[in-house]
Amino acid sequence: MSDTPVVRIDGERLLASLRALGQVGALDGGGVCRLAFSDADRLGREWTVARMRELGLRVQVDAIGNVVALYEGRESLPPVMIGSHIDTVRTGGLYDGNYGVLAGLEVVAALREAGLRTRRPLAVAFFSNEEGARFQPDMMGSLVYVGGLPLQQALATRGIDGSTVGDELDRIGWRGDAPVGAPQVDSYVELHIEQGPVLDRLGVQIGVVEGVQGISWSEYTVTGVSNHAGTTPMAMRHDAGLVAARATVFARELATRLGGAQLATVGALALTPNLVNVIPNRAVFTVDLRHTDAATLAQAEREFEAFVQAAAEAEGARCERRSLARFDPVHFDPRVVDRIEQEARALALSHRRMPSGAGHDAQMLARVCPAGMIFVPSVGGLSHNVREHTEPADLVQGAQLLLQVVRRLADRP
Ligand code: HGY
Ligand code: MN
Ligand code: MN
Repeated sequence: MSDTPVVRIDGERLLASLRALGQVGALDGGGVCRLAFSDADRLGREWTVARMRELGLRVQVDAIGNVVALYEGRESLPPVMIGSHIDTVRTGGLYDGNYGVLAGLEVVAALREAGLRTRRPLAVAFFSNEEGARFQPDMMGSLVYVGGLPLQQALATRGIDGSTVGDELDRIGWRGDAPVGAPQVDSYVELHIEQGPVLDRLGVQIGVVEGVQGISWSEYTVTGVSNHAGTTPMAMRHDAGLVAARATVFARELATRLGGAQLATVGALALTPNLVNVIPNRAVFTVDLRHTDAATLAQAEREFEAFVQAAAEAEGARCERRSLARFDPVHFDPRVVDRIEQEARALALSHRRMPSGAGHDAQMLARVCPAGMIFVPSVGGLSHNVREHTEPADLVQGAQLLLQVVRRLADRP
């Protein structure tokens, strides 16, 4: 690519688009809430697709609402895809997912202004329900896209508020007619904030992501006996809340004991009847276990399950588990990882290879094409938090690196 003109992204335009999209579903006091298939998600989709159309891209929407916008290449070959997501958790920041999609649009805008078309077409995509906060599993749209989850099963999924994906998709009017999984993709690059503390602590500008750790989400329903908090002797209780509380403590102890990359989180907990003077007869809680090593993750799952079942039995309570998501660790294609490292070096950006703690659509696309990710630092390692922040300079140079990488991949012989 040395003989082709240098194309620079317009940093101010990128930052302005992030601020503008951040106004859609904005929370008082900062941050964004655009839960998958909610009205706010609909508005975010409309805003983003309008931006795609302004760029002259050919936009298609598939049967689960994944959106792919095409920038024709010089030859009609499978496109190089730049993707991520624009749905957020309830306490989302401006950058998780949105940054990768808008940087992809900025890459296209810059190439278009330079009058350049890459050999292969470029596709800029956002996938439905990456977060999985309202409807599990996470990365649902990209998992369907790559054939990892049957469309009908995804559409029938019931979320935390009792609605189904299919009903909500129809309610917001985003069930498209494009065949799921089209177009076939040459390669995939995702630019994303790290969401962890590594780059920020080390003062490194770019993360060259080698893969994504394994993810295991389960929902536990513990059934005990509700009773009067003032008259029931401690030895006669069947307290579902106690089992959930012990499970939460055990999660931390388990991760501490396994050490290394092991992570464990009890993130959601609901007690019934949830009243000050009633022993809870029902506790529904989730556990999120993650590890870069598949065997250790499986061990953590076994130990957590054994503990919860034993704690329920000791309390004379029943316990059922439902799997919400289960993905083995993923390793990205060295051809893409090496390319990202080379282009970071060419831009004289400090960089380091690292795994991803968070799940991403890239781990699904990796099932069907060479995929890779670029990270930029998250200040204080904060994410899934309204105070999520990345310095403008980091946002801009991450997008410039994305442009360099994508041009290399799209123009290679
Ligand atoms: O949970 C995750 O890792 C991602 O943010 N969905
Ligand atoms: Mn994300
Ligand atoms: Mn996220």
